Amino acid sequence: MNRKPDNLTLPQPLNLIGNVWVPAGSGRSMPVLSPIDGAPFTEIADSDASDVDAAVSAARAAFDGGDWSRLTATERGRLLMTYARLIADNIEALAQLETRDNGKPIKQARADMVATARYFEFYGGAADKVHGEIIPFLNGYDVAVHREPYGVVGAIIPWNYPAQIYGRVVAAALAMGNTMVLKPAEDACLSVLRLGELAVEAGFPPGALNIVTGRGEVAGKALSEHRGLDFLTFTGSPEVGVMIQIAAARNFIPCTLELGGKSPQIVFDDADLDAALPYLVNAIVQNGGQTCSAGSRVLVQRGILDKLSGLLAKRFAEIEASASGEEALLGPLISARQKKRVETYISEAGAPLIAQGRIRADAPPGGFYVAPAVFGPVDPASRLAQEEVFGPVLAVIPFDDEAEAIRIANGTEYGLVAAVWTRDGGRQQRVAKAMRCGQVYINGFGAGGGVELPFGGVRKSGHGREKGFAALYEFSQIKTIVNNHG
Ligand code: TXE
Repeated sequence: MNRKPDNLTLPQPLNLIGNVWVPAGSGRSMPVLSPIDGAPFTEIADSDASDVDAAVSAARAAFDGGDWSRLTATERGRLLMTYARLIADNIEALAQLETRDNGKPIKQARADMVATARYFEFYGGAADKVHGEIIPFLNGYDVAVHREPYGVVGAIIPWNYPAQIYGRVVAAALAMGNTMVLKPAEDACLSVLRLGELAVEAGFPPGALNIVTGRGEVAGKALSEHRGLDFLTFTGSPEVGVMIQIAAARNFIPCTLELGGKSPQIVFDDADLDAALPYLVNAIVQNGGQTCSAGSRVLVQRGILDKLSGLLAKRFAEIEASASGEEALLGPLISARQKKRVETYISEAGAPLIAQGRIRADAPPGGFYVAPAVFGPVDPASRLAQEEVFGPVLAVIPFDDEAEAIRIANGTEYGLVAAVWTRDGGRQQRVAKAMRCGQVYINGFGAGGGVELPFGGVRKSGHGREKGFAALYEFSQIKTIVNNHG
């Protein structure tokens, strides 16, 4: 890996439209703050509906007869692979940029960039391996089911993993032959702009990928409501997810939503606690708890409640929030708004505090730091056990038996990820099958990004599946061609 120090050249406040970098039509730009010290350090384009319109036109032209539409699946795959290599060559520079913009610890940012490159590698290899099927039908007929791209995909993504979620969405949608207009989050999108520069360098034809930055309620809203889209994909809050789904319905187009969760890790009294502990802690401390699949609830069988609470207390008490250097485990949160929100959950937890870490004395005073906290026993009906905090705050909830564990685990409006920790093989399988969510881990959690593993939620966590081949199916539609040659 290239680790040479980077002088952090910053992307210009421009949009990528038809492979040309252009300012917002209005000429407006908006400031970008670093969560590390809360100070503005650069600007991005503050786009509006006219910029979105230009981007959708470019994507449409690329899809309807443009150079992109003429590429074979193999050629698309090769292009994605070339892009993957370019990203891999730029991991350090991208990671430094992500850390400054998002505040996440540099080690986390590097891991994100490895995953981002991996998305393009995986989908580059997969692009020409999506096959249709032949259906036996009447004599004299051949029936072929084809998988075709939708056309122009509108994508709105959040700030918690800007590069990774960009990779997750863009790699799969392009692999299937769609074109895209992507609106990253105004809170953190510099890595996405740099990735856009690398896409041009990789040789994507004009219009295949367009990036428009700006405010959610202006540029995001304009994109979600644009009549020129064929598909919408959104990762963000449930509140905006509802608006996205309504906009898609008004346009009669499908959408996928990934809206976060309240993911449980269920620890039975026969579990290997030494193996579980790092996962229980990391699942809520990683990325400051600002992870859709954060393990924000630990359900503990009552016989080991004191023991596990003690282990968690020891670990949490040691964790320091700090500026995002080499040794940092927990960086600042994304914004003053998120810091306030998380601090409110902590001050209004309504449950005993098991332990709380610290903010390191040398953390810059203007930064958005929060000391991590673990509470328990937490009432499963309380806000702390029901609502997504999106910060390093863990709720420990006791249970007596398997049935109660399943009831509590499934007892929120969300359903994204779950984990079960037990040595009992039958129980592993029963509990995994009983979870109402899209992904379940047995004696583990998270599995290193899992680019290959289908991922997505139910109910308030959203719908549709990303990652793995499932995403290729999501970004394609079926056409049945019935040939009467009899
Ligand atoms: O999300 P928003 P916010 C959850 C998490 C967090 C909360 C609020 O609980 O605390 O949401 O975060 C764009 N039309 N998640 O307010 O607003 C916006 O510009 C179209 C979970 O930052 O949903 C950004 O690009 N687009 C989540 C994106 O939506 C709009 C990750 C997400 O921002 C829009 C982030 C509008 N009217 C937050 N308003 C996850 N699933 O991982 C905003 N946007």
